Amino acid sequence: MTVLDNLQIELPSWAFGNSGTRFKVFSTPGTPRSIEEKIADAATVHRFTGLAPVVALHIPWDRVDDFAALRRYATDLGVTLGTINSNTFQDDDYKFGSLTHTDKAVRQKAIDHHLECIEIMAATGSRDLKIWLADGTNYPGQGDIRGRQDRLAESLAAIYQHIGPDQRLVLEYKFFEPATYMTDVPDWGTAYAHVTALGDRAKVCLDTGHHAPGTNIEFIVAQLMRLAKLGSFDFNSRFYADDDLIVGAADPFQLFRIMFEVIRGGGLDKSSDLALMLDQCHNVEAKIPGQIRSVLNVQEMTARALAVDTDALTVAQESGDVLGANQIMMDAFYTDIRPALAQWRGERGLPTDPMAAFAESGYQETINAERIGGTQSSWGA
Ligand code: PSV
Ligand code: MN
Repeated sequence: MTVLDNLQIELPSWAFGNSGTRFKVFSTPGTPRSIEEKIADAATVHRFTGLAPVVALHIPWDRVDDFAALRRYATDLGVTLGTINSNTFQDDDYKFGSLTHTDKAVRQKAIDHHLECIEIMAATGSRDLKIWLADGTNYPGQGDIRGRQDRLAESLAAIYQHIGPDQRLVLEYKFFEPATYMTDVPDWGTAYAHVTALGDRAKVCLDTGHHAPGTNIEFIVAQLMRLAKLGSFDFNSRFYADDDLIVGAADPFQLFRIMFEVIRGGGLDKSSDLALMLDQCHNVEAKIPGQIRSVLNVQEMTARALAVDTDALTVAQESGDVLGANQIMMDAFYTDIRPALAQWRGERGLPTDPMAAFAESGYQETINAERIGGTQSSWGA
């Protein structure tokens, strides 16, 4: 299981805060009041699974005065700080766009926000700046589609100039929301066009929740990896829209197919620079076990994908054995790999059943008792 040892999953700091829908954000006991407490929870997920040594931050949600100190704090807890996510979707100035806005001053403000994120990356030791834009329009005629693309390209180029030699810019696409008629970076093709124009250190981020129903996501994975332009994943699950559910919850078979293409494309090789991040919100379920479940799901589907007999698959494919080839995939998918994974954990000094071990650890009860007062972190706080 050596390839499996290379699997590392980056946790989103915001998964540990409260979240909800536009109808209601529920609060829960023990919710972090600070980024330090979010990192402590993320480090707990890593301690129980051995799979999640990196924490992604969202700015300004996780802004602190001293990021170098935050980096040391994380290191002391056994994790590092990862992707810096910019946020140009919660400021009144961005009502009609950020990097695409017609007003140069607003575009500059959005560019400056990204330059601040790049400064933060230097202090945190982060490699990736991830950009997702809420930019778009709701009505035909509301904006000049072409002009918005031109301004976007210009703004991204201004940001990319500041990306260091060991850093990367990853551009995330989403086919709708909050805009409903036209989104400025709606699909992988648009993201690919922009990052290709920028240069080698610009890549695409694929959020599994950001596609129309029925989209063949593993095809996009294969294509972007073939083009050396898949920078990172935002893993989650969706039933209807961008539901941000536990990855693998809605469709484990899809996660298996995605991980098969990740492996096929070298994404789990030691030399790979592909970042596997979660982008989830736990609205009604407990947050820390929610994250534990997610990373275990990714590991489980990765192990099943690794169980595909690729030599036999190639023979079946090349001899036109349609049903035989499909059976090879399905045999691996249906293989119950859980006992082998329990053994994998045991051999590494990890709890064989991380969900049960966390429940028995008393960690949740301790933070419920300790985290009294203050303001609970919240998506959008
Ligand atoms: C947008 O829906 C998104 O997927 C982006 O990655 C944001 O940064 C994130 O959600 C916030 O949860
Ligand atoms: Mn995302």
